[in-house]
This record gives sequence, C-alpha cells and structure tokens, in this order.
Amino acid sequence: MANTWGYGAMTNSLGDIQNSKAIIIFGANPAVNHPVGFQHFLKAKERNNAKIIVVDPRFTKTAAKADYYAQIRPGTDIPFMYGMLNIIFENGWHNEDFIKDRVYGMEDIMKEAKNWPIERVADVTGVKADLIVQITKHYAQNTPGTLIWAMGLTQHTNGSSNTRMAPILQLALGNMGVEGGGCNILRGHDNVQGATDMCCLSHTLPGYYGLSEGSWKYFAKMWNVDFDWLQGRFKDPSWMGKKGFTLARWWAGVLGGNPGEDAIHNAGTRLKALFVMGNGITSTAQTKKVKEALDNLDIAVFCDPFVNEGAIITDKQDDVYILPAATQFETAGSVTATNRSAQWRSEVVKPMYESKADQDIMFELAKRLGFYEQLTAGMKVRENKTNYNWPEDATDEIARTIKTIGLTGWTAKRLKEHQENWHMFDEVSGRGYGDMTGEYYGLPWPCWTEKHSGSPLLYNINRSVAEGGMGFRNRFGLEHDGQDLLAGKGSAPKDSANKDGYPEITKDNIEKVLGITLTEDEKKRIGKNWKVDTSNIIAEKCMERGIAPYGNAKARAKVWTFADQIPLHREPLHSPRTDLTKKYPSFADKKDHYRVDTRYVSEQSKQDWAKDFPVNLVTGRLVNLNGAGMENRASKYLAKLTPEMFCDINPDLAGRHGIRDGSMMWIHSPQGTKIKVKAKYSYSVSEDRVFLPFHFAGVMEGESLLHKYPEGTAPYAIGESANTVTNYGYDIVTQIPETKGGLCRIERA
Ligand SMILES: Nc1nc2c(c(=O)[nH]1)N[C@H]1C(S)=C(S)[C@@H](COP(=O)(O)OP(=O)(O)OC[C@H]3O[C@@H](n4cnc5c(=O)[nH]c(N)nc54)[C@H](O)[C@@H]3O)O[C@H]1N2
Ligand SMILES: Nc1nc2c(c(=O)[nH]1)N[C@H]1C(S)=C(S)[C@@H](COP(=O)(O)OP(=O)(O)OC[C@H]3O[C@@H](n4cnc5c(=O)[nH]c(N)nc54)[C@H](O)[C@@H]3O)O[C@H]1N2
Ligand SMILES: [Mo]
Repeated sequence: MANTWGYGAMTNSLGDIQNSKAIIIFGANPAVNHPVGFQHFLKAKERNNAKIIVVDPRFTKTAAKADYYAQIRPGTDIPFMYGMLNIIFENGWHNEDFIKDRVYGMEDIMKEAKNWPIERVADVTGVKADLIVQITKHYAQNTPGTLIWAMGLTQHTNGSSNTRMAPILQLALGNMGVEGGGCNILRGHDNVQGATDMCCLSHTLPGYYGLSEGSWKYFAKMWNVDFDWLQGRFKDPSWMGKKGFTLARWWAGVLGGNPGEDAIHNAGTRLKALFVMGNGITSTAQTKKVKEALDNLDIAVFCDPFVNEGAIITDKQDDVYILPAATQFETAGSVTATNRSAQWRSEVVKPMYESKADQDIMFELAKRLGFYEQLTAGMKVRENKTNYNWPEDATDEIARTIKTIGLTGWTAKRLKEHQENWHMFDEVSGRGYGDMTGEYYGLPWPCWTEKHSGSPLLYNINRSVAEGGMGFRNRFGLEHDGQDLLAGKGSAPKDSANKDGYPEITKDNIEKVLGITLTEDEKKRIGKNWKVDTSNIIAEKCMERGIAPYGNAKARAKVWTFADQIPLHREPLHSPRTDLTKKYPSFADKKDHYRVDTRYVSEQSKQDWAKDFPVNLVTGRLVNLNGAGMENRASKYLAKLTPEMFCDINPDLAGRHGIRDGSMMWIHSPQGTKIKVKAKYSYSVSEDRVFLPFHFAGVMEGESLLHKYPEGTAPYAIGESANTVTNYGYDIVTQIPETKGGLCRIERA
C-alpha cells in the first residue's frame, strides 16, 4: 500500500470528513453498515455543500444520498481509477509539488494511466464515459476530497492492488496529510482495528513486527519469557519465521492434499483441532468446504455467547464443544476504533450464568496446557509484581512494547481519563479542552510518548510532531534504482530541526540527524532503533527536535517486491468478460501462499466460466444483521425485518428465467454448489448481476438444519448461507476471499 504504515487504518477520522469538500466512496455502503459514522458525511454535505460520489455495482442506500452514482462492474475499480488519473494528468489537475517532494514512483503510474483512455475504461467498467469525466472533474477540482473504501475494494483476488490504487489517486491530487482529505477506510467489527494492531493475524507479531528472529527476541524480552522456550514451541526453529494459515483457508489445512484439493505446506501434518473465538464460521467463503473440514477434525471448540453455526453445519458427532463466552458488556479494557484512537470500556454487568470473558477462557486453557505463567509474565514486569491486574496491566504491557505504530502513550491511566472526559473533546477535530487541552480524543496512534497528544491525521506536515504531525515513514531504505526515497527539501513537519527528508532514527544516527549529543548514561540505555527502544529516549529526543522517529520519506506508488509493482487491472478469476480475461489475466498460480498452494490463472482459464455461469454474484450486508448473523437472527425483532434469506434480482433478468417476485430460485456456483433462496425483485441491481446478503445459515443446498440446533437455541430466522456459492479466489497478498467478484447460474426452483 501507499499507506506507509503498510496496512489499513483511517488516515484521518470520521469527524474530519466534515471538513471535506468532496467525498468519493468505492465499495462501501456506510448508510447501512456505518450509519452512525455516515452522519458526518451528511454534515459535510450540509456544511460545505460537499458532493457525494458513490462507485458501487448496486444502487445502495448510500447511493440514494449521492450526487453522482457510477454502477461499476465488480472487480474493475483499478481501470476506473486509472481512467480518472488519465483525465487528471491530461488536464494538469494533479498536485505537482506534492508528488515531487512526497511520492516515489508516480512516473510509472502516469505511464500506465495513458493505457486507459476513457472509451476503454467505459467498456471495461460498464460506466458511461461522460459520467466518469464529470466525476473526475468534480472530485479533482474540489479539494480537499476524502476517499472512502471498505469491502467492495478488498474482497477480490487483486484487492490488495485496489487498496494501493486508491491512496495513489489521493497522492496524485495532494489529498493526503490534510484536513478533509485522506483515505478513510471504514473498518468492520467493533475493535477490528485493535485486533489487527495486536495481530490476530498469521503473518506478523503484534504491532506488525515481522517474524524475524530479532523481533521474536524483542518480544521474548518484553513478554519476560525465555527465547529458547518460545522457539521450542515450534516443530523446528524455521517454522518460527513462517506465515500460518489464514482464517479464509484454515479448512485447506484439514483437507489439503485430498484429490482435487490444493496442496499444503504444514510440516507434514494436517490441522486436527479448531478453536474458534468470535467468528461465525459460515461467514467464511465456500461453506461446503468448511463443513467438510469440520467433519474431519479431531476436535472443534466454539467459544461464543450464542450457538455458533459451525457446530450446526457439521455432521461431526463427538468432540464438538460450545463454550459460553461472555459478551463485551461483561468485560473491560481498551479497544481501538477505525481512526486509530483508543477507548476504555468498563464492565457493565458481571459475566452471566456460567459464561466467562474471553481472556478468562484463554487463561484457563493456558493453565491446562501448561503455559499460564509464560502467558501472563509480561503483565507482571513493570514493578516486578507477583500478580497482575486485568485489564490495566495488559494495556500497559502493550504500551511499553509496541513502538512501530507508536502505542507508548496508551497507558491505562490516560485512556481512562479520556473515557471520563468524553464531553471535553471536539467532535470534528478531536481536540481536547479544559483538563484535556493538548490531547486528542483517544490518543490516535502514533502516540509517541507518555505525554504525546496523539495524531488525529496521518502524514500531516502542517503540524509539529509533538502535536501529531509527521511525514511518510522511511521503511524501505534510502534510495531505490538511483532515486531518493526520502522526502524532498523543505517538506518536513512544522517546527522540525531538520527541514528536509531524513531516515528512520537509530542509535547510530540519532546524534547526526537530530543535531544533539547524548550523555554517556543515555548512550548506555538507548535501544538499537526507534522500534525496539524500550528506554524511549529516541522518541523523547525526537519530540524535542520536532522529528518523527520513523523518519520522513516518500510514499511509494511502486512496490518493487510485489507481483505487480504498480497496481494493474486483472480480471476476477470468474469474470463475465472472457474477452477481457485474455487481455487482463489473473496472476500466476502461487505456491505456499500462507501454507496453501493457490490457483489464479489456471482457475481463470480452466474453462469459459461466463458461458455456463453468466451472472455476476455480489454479496454484502444488511443493516439489521451482522456477519454470520446468528447474534441478530437470535433476536426476534431484528430477525423479523428479514425473516428469510433472499436474492436481489432485476425483474428483467428474473423474467427471462420465469422467476416471479417472491418465488424460489436456485443459484449454482462454478464449484458445483447451489443454494435455494427467495427472489426479491429489485432495480438496485442491473440485469447482469444479483446480490446476496451473507448473514444467513441453517439451510444448506435446500435442506433445513433446524433439527440440529440444541433445544431452545434455534434462531428466529434461518436460511441458505451465501457463502455456499461464493467462488474460489483469494487475494494475492492478503488471501481475503473473492466474495465480491464471482459468477453464478440461476434457475427457477
Ligand atoms: N449492519 C451491519 N453493519 C456492519 C456489518 C454487518 O454485517 N452489518 N459488518 C461490519 C464489517 S465486519 C465490515 S468489514 C463493514 C463492511 O462494510 P461495507 O464494505 O460497506 O459492506 P458490504 O455491504 O459488504 O460491501 C460494500 C459495498 O461494496 C459493493 N461492491 C461489491 N463489489 C464491488 C466492486 O468490485 N467495486 C466496488 N466499487 N464496490 C463493490 C457492494 O455492492 C456493497 O454495496 O461493515 C461493518 N458494519
Ligand atoms: N460472502 C461474504 N462473506 C463475508 C463477507 C462478505 O462481504 N461477503 N465479509 C467478511 C467480513 S469483512 C467479515 S469481518 C466476516 C464477519 O463474519 P464473522 O467474523 O463471522 O462475524 P460475526 O457474525 O459478527 O461473528 C462474530 C461471532 O462472535 C460471536 N461473539 C460476539 N461477541 C463475542 C465475544 O465477546 N466473545 C466471543 N468469543 N464471541 C463473540 C458472535 O455470536 C458470532 O458468532 O465475514 C466475512 N464474510
Ligand atoms: Mo469485516
């Protein structure tokens, strides 16, 4: 990503959207999925007359509030954005100074943009040429503009390229690091940002530290455990540095190597046990594979406040356990919001009946597995205590450990003060008043020191570093191909001792870059670099000199280590345009992609998919249901709003198949699976595509599983899971499933 942190988070904040002069939304439906946050969009409209532009294959409720709506074909956002860039560069609407000083590799983008003349863009995306021109002109001429995205961009085989392309559009316009601009990624669950930051992922350590031995040693130190003990937990030391399976394809770990299945690379063994904490399971693409994997496990454990429907879809009879987890109202601690700010939460009620909070379930498990002491050792470090206070000591452990995203300032004490003083912060800027002066609400990361204000707006050089300013991170060396990767002359944050670009700060360069002399004592205590400096001397000195510890570099439009160095259009694996899959084929197949061999071009070219499966399949969300949906379908009132699973279908498409409004229809997938659902006539979808919500489960391929729910636990609404028919296909970098770009065949039931 061009986002130099390297991962997704809002660069600005929801409140800051009120400062935008234009808002462009790619693949997000905030009126439905972020209805509270969407108020800020509407306020921008009222206050600044900001126009809202929606790019979505469906006419959504958000589109209903838009001034411009482009009904794009799924999986063609890169051509759309190159089309915009081509117009922008041709008319000189780009921000030349910003590009020169703060962006690396834009020449390559300019070159590729030339390959996307408007007629070609219109043909590939299905959006009329004059509408693209109008949108581009409006967006480019009304800066600052904010760019919003969510799952419509990410859930594709080239989703990671989409998420690089969008920031590149913003960089070209100089819409980064300014109020009212930025890339504002609307994240998912409550605390999904925190889960990512703490690495509920399989390819890094917490705080996005890599899996190198150096990082493991740093963590062994911070967790107060023996490195050799940690290493001994792995089959052999080499596995310590390898990525694990992802949630998207854990099931391949069970089925891998079976006839017709992708090969796995897992030290010669298959996965035998599954422990689920807070995932609905039927939200995973290809539910039938998930079922098969569940059937073949030795043991499956579901920790959930509700009956997890993973336990319903499996035919496994023994060793399936449902542990009653408490809800988030029954526990306390810090969570992280979509704009990188922290929030302290208090326990509302004690865990009810025999349920336990997630951490207590984990502690009990660790005791029985014999590593409880090691698991909790890090929380006892600070004052050499013999016991820990949950959750304060956990929060403080995070604060003293995670430097990469700057969590040093997130002590339990400060976060609690913010919770107690909500009313003392401005809703747009997040700026504090009274006792909270000098702090931003929730101390958005990076919060470099225990006194730092927090950084409400990433990459803003119009503020000093002490007040949340910074350039882009210096993460990939000082130069590449003879080009300087550091920021240009004069483009350092306000009040900086060094006015130009500078490298990330280390023990070796700190005196030179900051122009200071360290005392002997400081030299003894200082860490090797800003990421592992537990003394925090580097960050403290940097604040005094107005320097960002992570350096001041250029954002990268070009990533030389990726399969595509700059984002390129690649058709979805199952595309309705066979003519275009030849011109814009998918990636080469990838071996050992998070331990699973993954098919790209071989799957795409296996047959003429569009011939047998001519209809585009789009999946997404409803306002009354969440994720796999059990939590809400178990509520009488929420279930009543959508008592049955359905398919949005254009009446003209339905008519051609003799499908009446309200009658049943079959949807078949290229994988040979099918679902039976109720047709719901809707003009929100065009004739070439259908839409399915993915929140249902409890029916599979036409058969009700109602008899499988333990007595008294069946939800008020059950239905086919859309994921039974979502297609094979996984992102080339992240492995997110292509649930927004598949094909299907429809039939009257
Ligand atoms: N009520 C409710 N709110 C939720 C959730 C929920 O389940 N229910 N889930 C939460 C979670 S976990 C998340 S991640 C967020 C997700 O929030 P969103 O991303 O807004 O959710 P979706 O409805 O899945 O997808 C958004 C839009 O992407 C469009 N789309 C599909 N394919 C493409 C494409 O190729 N290009 C473009 N431009 N658009 C495309 C879809 O038509 C859809 O309208 O919502 C969160 N909020
Ligand atoms: N086809 C299709 N599939 C998709 C998507 C799509 O757009 N289309 N979107 C994908 C996305 S972005 C996401 S995030 C996933 C979401 O899918 P899931 O992660 O499955 O989302 P939820 O249903 O919210 O799952 C949360 C589970 O945790 C339980 N739970 C709630 N609170 C707690 C708690 O405090 N502790 C514990 N232990 N459990 C709790 C709930 O009862 C529920 O069973 O779906 C993905 N799947
Ligand atoms: Mo999500």
